[in-house]
Amino acid sequence: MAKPLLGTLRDMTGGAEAVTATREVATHCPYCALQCGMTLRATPEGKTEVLARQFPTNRGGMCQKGWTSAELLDHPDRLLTPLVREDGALRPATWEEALDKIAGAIGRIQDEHGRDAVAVFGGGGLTNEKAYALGKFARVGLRTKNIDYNGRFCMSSAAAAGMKAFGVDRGLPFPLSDIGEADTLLLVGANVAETMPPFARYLTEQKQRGGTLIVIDPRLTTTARQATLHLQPTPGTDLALANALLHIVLSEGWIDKDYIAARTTGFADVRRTVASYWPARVERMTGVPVADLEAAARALASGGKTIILTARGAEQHAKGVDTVTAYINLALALGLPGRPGSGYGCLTGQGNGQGGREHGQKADQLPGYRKIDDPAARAHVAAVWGVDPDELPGPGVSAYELLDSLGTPGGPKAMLVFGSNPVVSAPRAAHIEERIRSLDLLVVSDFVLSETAALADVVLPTAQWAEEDGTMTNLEGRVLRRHALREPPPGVRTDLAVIAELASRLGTGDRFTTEPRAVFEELRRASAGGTADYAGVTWERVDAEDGVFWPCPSVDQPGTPRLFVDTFATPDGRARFLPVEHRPAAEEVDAEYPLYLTTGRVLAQYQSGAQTRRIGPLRKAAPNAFVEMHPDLAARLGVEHGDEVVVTSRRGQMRAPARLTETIRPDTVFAPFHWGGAARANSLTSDALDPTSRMPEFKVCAVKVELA
Ligand SMILES: Nc1nc2c(c(=O)[nH]1)N[C@H]1C(S)=C(S)[C@@H](COP(=O)(O)OP(=O)(O)OC[C@H]3O[C@@H](n4cnc5c(=O)[nH]c(N)nc54)[C@H](O)[C@@H]3O)O[C@H]1N2
Ligand SMILES: Nc1nc2c(c(=O)[nH]1)N[C@H]1C(S)=C(S)[C@@H](COP(=O)(O)OP(=O)(O)OC[C@H]3O[C@@H](n4cnc5c(=O)[nH]c(N)nc54)[C@H](O)[C@@H]3O)O[C@H]1N2
Ligand code: SF4
Ligand SMILES: [Mo]
Repeated sequence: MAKPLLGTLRDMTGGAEAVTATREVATHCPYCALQCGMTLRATPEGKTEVLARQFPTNRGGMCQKGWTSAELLDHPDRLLTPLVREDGALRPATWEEALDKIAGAIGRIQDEHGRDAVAVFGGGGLTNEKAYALGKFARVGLRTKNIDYNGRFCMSSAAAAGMKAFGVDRGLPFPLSDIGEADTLLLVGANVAETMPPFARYLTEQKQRGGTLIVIDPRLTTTARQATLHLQPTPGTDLALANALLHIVLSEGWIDKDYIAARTTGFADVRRTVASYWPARVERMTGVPVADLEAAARALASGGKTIILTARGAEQHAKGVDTVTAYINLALALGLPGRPGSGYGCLTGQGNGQGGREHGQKADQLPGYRKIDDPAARAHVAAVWGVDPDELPGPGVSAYELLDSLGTPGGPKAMLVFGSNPVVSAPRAAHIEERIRSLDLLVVSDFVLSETAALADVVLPTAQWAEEDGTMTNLEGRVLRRHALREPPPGVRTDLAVIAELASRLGTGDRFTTEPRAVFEELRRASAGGTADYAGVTWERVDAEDGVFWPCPSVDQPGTPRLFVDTFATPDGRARFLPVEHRPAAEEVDAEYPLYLTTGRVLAQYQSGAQTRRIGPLRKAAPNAFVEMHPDLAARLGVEHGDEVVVTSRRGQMRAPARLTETIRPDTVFAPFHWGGAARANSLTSDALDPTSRMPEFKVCAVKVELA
């Protein structure tokens, strides 16, 4: 369906008085992976207004973060000039000075310590064009293997599990609209009512059609309140729970034998493994009553359209990949993936969390979701980049391992950060902050002085979403267009311009462009033939067709809203069952640290809070961190609602007011991770990593709580 407004900078008064005219563009929210459609309008008074827009995903809805997003554009905290550190303090500098300083330091550090001594840390909020350019810059401009990004902290466990089972990782292998039509919907560790509010429309629709909603969460969240059935396990026990559900499905004879025979391999091993997860045993492991396990299994096996979705609650564990695999096993045994209206999916989180993991800012990856250690992939991408495949570095290490190695003997001495605030968001953050402080050179590109930027040697002020063109790929794998409403303020440059300027100082300027469309055209070629194939996606098509789903190998191909209908992306076309065993969390509670801590989000703040903590209405809605606990626990601790408490783990402390609520398990406390300083939840969290995805265990560690 063509949209006349899309893609045009519309002058509503006819062009003559362009300065005083109202202009608007159709674009998408800068924050989460739902990428709600919004109209941005510049008024003659110089204000920027946000209007919700009808788009197939948000259907005219938006959340408070989206509504207020434009407040950061002309915010007093906005960085409008580069900053360089002198005598310990940051001072304004010209672009020439800042870029020369960076290039000079990179040259010296690489001469002395080798190419890998410079690291790059990217983000899942960057457009496809920027993520692609950043990965290329690391491999071609810096020739370092050390690049990774915050997506490791996000959906990497589901991505790895999806790759193993289906041969491809696309968060949702079907459009969002399927969710509203599901007869049974299972949400595992997903609080969509707060993390993707317009998503609630699909839950309402599903309910109105008489569907069953099952939510698995240690807290009775706003989402769980809407559920037909809420299972409230101890954090970190989802794997056992999934195996129990499959155990019941098997013993009741509810499996889809024809599907298993025709479309999968490996079922026998899984059948053997789940045999020992009988419900009474799993009730003891998880705290979920047998009757609830049975009711959930029955609903899932009811034979209608059934969808299983996981998010960070199930995934951010040192066994996140195996946990997701357990839910995929359940989905396969029920014959869901590829069946119309049914399936398994992961709810990707960041604005471009999906695209951000496809174009090469991940340590082991090249564009098109190619593997960097695959000779054919290297040859293809090297040809697009005009370099010798042997010149491309090999795989680097994952985000946490990279941060943990900064400044250590043999580790990177410099790091360039684009689109992340790890001082607040990385696990075991006090330690990571210390590693970051030990660098010889820290460069941060941001539009505000985030906690990480505040430690930098050079800060580069970058353009915001309303000031740049490009594409984002939402949680459905739908490529969307970001449209610029206005120019960046004077003194501010785009990330693409920074990358190109640095490359030119390092001698490879001819390989980089500041033009997002040109970058996208190159990305199309680099991704062609890869798993995430964008060859047939053009900016024009994206506008005209309400986005294009990858893979889309050619311009005359419609894109692929639904995957797995006939085949899986594995070599034999079959999905793989993989047996997985439950194991305890990396850190279990004991006499000294008797409580589980789990962490997550609140509606009005986004991620490390660098953006949303600066926006008045959001600050009002969610002014500070808190420690959520059950009144019974609070009584034992002598804590009352609003009292300051100190939470201590083996790694550090956090201080915030207690929030008493009966909606959480009495053995568990919850803290949001959106704040830094004394209220930083990540001072507590564990750096235990999943062996495959290298995802940190953000969702469970052992703590004690005391009155401050
Ligand atoms: N308001 C807001 N929205 C956001 C974001 C934001 O920062 N703020 N960030 C975006 C991003 S990047 C992401 S990744 C998504 C994340 O979206 P979600 O995954 O929905 O968010 P979380 O709050 O991290 O975790 C979801 C739930 O997991 C539960 N949980 C904790 N431990 C466990 C466990 O062991 N098992 C189970 N089953 N559940 C557990 C928590 O109680 C929490 O309610 O949100 C996106 N949207
Ligand atoms: N305890 C705990 N910790 C967690 C989680 C959890 O559930 N619990 N969740 C994890 C997850 S899922 C995620 S995704 C991470 C996210 O955590 P971070 O990676 O810290 O994410 P943001 O806060 O979005 O940081 C983005 C930064 O980049 C800036 N920025 C935004 N867009 C751009 C851009 O286009 N260019 C540039 N140069 N800068 C930009 C913003 O102003 C901000 O300072 O946190 C992880 N940390
Ligand atoms: S749900 Fe996500 S994309 Fe939509 S307005 Fe809120 S933050 Fe933006
Ligand atoms: Mo995320």
